[in-house]
Amino acid sequence: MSSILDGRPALAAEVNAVAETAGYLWQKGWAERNGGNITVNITDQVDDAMRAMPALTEPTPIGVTLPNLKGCWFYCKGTNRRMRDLARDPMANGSIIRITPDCAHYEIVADSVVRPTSELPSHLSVHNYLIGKGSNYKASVHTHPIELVAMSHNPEFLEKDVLTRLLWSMIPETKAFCPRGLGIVPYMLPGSTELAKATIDALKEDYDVVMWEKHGVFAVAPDVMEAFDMIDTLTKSAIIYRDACSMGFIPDGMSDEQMQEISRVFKLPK
Ligand code: 2HA
Ligand code: ZN
Repeated sequence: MSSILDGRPALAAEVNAVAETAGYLWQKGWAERNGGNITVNITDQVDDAMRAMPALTEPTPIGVTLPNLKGCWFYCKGTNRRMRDLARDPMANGSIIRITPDCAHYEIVADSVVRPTSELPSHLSVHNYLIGKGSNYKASVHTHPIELVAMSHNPEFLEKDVLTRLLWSMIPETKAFCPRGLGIVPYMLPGSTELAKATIDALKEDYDVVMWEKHGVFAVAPDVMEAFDMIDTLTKSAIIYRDACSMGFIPDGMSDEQMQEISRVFKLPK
């Protein structure tokens, strides 16, 4: 079967990076059944031939109007599709969509009618926000990392930046590679526009990764691999914390001075 990726190596590379990431999410145990979503803003890769392609579907309401998405195109994981299947065949388990000129609908353009992710309102609202602030971030990843979700069941960890500080203090790399920490979004219905709004409010506090209480995390980054790396790094810290606790002690964590030294040397924002 022919694909929109044929003869478009840059676009194919972006979609293949999503497939590679989807494989990692499955291997990590973070993507049970259809769990998690990935969207990537691929507008930079769009050419005239793509613009001339007919839509495969009628315009479908997004649920919100997103003015900054005028003329934007996205690769989106399909709703009810499995990450482990997407890893093997990204265009059969995801699709390329474009936003209609009213900025309130999308249409599927390629390769086939695979309806996008149930978290589309969150993902597209976040892309709308990122474009509005002139960000170079193109990727958003939502997944269910076991240890981080487990930690979100403890109300103490949901106080602002308690978890950020704890996770940063487990190993120096976490602050260096996830320097904005972990924002917290209280539990809300998956896929709801309220969750989308709360996610943006948390990102506005200058986080790149936010925790959806008792559900998962949502990360934004310049590309999909960097979004994955931040979640992976935070999870590494969560595992170290858990392992110390399971050895029978609460880990000390690095001191404030040691963490400030990391910020100074790595020139970090916080
Ligand atoms: O798409 O993870 O939050 C499956 C989900 C929804
Ligand atoms: Zn989810």
